[in-house]
Amino acid sequence: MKKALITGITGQDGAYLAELLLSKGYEVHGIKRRSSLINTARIDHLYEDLHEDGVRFIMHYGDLSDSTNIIRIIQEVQPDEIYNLGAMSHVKVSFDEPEYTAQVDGIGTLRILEAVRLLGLIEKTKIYQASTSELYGLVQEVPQSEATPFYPRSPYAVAKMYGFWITVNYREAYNMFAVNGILFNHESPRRGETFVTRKITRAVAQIALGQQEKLYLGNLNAERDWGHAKDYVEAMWLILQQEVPEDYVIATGVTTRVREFVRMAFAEVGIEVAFSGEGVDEVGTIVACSNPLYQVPVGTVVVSVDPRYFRPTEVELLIGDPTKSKTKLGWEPKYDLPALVKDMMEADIKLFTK
Ligand code: NDP
Ligand code: GDR
Repeated sequence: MKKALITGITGQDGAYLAELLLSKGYEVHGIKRRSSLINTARIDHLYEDLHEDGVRFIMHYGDLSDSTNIIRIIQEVQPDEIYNLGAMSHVKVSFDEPEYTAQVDGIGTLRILEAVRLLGLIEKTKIYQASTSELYGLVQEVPQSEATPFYPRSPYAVAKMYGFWITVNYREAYNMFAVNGILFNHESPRRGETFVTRKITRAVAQIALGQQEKLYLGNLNAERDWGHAKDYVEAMWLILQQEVPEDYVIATGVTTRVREFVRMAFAEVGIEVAFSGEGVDEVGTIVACSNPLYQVPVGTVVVSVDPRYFRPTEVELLIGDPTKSKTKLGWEPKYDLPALVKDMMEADIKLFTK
């Protein structure tokens, strides 16, 4: 039985990846942080009673800012595969916590690589590093591929840039199977509530149900290549099953503005929203409503811009070129953007109807 170790198992991707690996027969180990409130909502359904025989889902307390526990856990588990998904993953928050972000997202990656090397596991353990389209930052070319130069635009992206290159360096210096998945934005009903897609679907559900009046957003013009997290964890696994360790872009190849995502989310509940005005004065207004269950009157302003959500330096346009992953990995996403929006809206309507 193969053993996998997942850092960031309590996050969006960690939860989907754990489900995938368990379904493939792996023994799955996860690292979770100690927190004052329980933070395992996304994986509670996977828990197994450790008193039973044949347990395949095991959690360990740890933190990427602490080398000693990383070494101890890797020594104990002796994993065949490590998926390093743990990170301070919020771009805007990284401007407020730049040093911590560097410690966890940058040096945290080094801690994993170095632990595997020091423990003599180079031949045994394959390492997946959660790299990101944020590395492309300021647009150099579109669509962005494995060959596009990086220009990071946030402390998060700069930290992840260290993570990317230290992974490449350990691969080249020590012949390790250490690889980067350069994943473009991927979302799901399990997405953290402060990322823009989930913030939108939660707010639209609550507005439609009469529980919230308005949604405040930042840059409505930003363009993102959004996919579904379920599809993207499949790609992570495929990347580690290859003969040759290589880095891959994972994306849909389609980009959409934040404003359009808002429009699509409202459309899912039969509400048509139109945008007018410019910059901080732009608003989204209800222009039609075909769903008799929802009582929001036509003419109501439901979206406004709040400059507090602007970033000191923004990534305006991301659009990935998934040619390599499609041809070499045979990876093909099952969800397109309308299917993703539908999945997220249905889940949030259900959540708030409760
Ligand atoms: P989430 O924010 O949902 O999850 C992050 C995970 O990392 C959580 O389990 C979190 O724990 C854990 N974590 C945070 N800080 C530490 C730390 N100091 N030590 C150990 N674990 C820590 O992110 P996603 O699941 O969306 O993303 C997974 C990874 O992929 C991240 O590295 C992210 O940067 C990267 N990525 C994500 C993309 C996306 O669109 N989702 C795209 C490209 C890359 P806790 O639950 O306790 O907070
Ligand atoms: P991103 O995701 O920064 O791309 O990083 P996020 O959803 O936070 O922002 C996407 C775009 O939407 C704009 N935006 C807003 N963003 C947030 N969070 N809140 C708002 O109110 C808002 N209004 C507009 C942003 O300015 C931005 O342009 C995500 C994370 O998962 C990273 O960890 C990952 O590496 C990248 O995706 C790929």
